[in-house]
Amino acid sequence: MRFRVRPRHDPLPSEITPLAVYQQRRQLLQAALAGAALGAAGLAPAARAQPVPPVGQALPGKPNPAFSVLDRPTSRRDITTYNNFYEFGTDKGDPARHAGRMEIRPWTVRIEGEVLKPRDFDLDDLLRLAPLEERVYRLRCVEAWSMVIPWIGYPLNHLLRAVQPTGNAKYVTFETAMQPETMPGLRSRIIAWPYLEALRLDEAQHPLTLLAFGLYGEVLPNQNGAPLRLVVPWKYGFKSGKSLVRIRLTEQQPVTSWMRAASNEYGFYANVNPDVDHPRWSQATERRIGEDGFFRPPRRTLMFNGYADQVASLYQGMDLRANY
Ligand SMILES: Nc1nc2c(c(=O)[nH]1)N[C@H]1C(S)=C(S)[C@@H](COP(=O)(O)O)O[C@H]1N2
Ligand SMILES: [Mo]
Repeated sequence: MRFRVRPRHDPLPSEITPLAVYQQRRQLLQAALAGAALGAAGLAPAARAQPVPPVGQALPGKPNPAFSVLDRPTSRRDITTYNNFYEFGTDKGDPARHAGRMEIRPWTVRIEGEVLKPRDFDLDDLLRLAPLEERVYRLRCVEAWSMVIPWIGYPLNHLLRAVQPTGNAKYVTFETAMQPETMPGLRSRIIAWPYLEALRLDEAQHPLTLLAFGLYGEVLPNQNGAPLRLVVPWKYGFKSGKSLVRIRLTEQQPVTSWMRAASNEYGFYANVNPDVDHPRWSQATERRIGEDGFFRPPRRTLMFNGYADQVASLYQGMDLRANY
């Protein structure tokens, strides 16, 4: 498959293994060796207690063609160097430059609110919940550019089912990490921290809504939202929170960070819609990262980012201009 072929390029600063990750790798290796020794002696292999591989290691998922698009995937280099992750700065290159410092082990995600079984999950718990799939999804930014990304993850609904939403649950809020020591962007006031995003419960349960742990067959790079992030492919990218630490189910619709910052520009729904413009620019077309050329016209944006067949029924009877 073409997209498995990695583009050849010099390692970026962000790809040079940070010391902590290197040490973790060594520990893993030692654990694996110890495990092999124990295994030979007939004891439980210790390595099995640590199934979460470090950043940059292989994290294969079974390709799922039913939920993948046929667009040619964006290069791994573009996906990992042209990012929005305001905790590390607002320049597209800031996340690749600075996110390597984010501390991603150990990591816990708390699920709380309107659920019968609230609890904390560590990464190992989460990776054991469901088999990993590879799904090639478009990511369309509200800024009118897009990419095509081979994500590795599983439907968020596996996690929701594990905690059992109560009958009162109507919304799901995603809270992302705040690490003042490693995130210089937290000092700026562009939006309210922590970065909060939310979905209606039925959107969160939709099989396209993915909890992603990797991309291009590898553990998620920090700048793309390690160790786990949301991917909601029919909505503008800002709905897909990175580096999740808390998921809260509520009866009331929450106010998200971007609504608080500018509710006339960033609505709760944020469904990709070529007919509803952002107040400051058109959403009718988009630029696919990596394929700009002088003679190439911009692409026409597709309703629900091309996922209308799967998701349009969620919004039946709703005025999508009022609910932007
Ligand atoms: N925590 C957090 N999550 C975030 C953002 C952010 O600034 N902080 N930016 C969002 C926006 S605007 C987009 S377009 C996507 C970009 O994801 P990518 O950099 O992996 O392509 O992440 C989203 N998730
Ligand atoms: Mo975005």
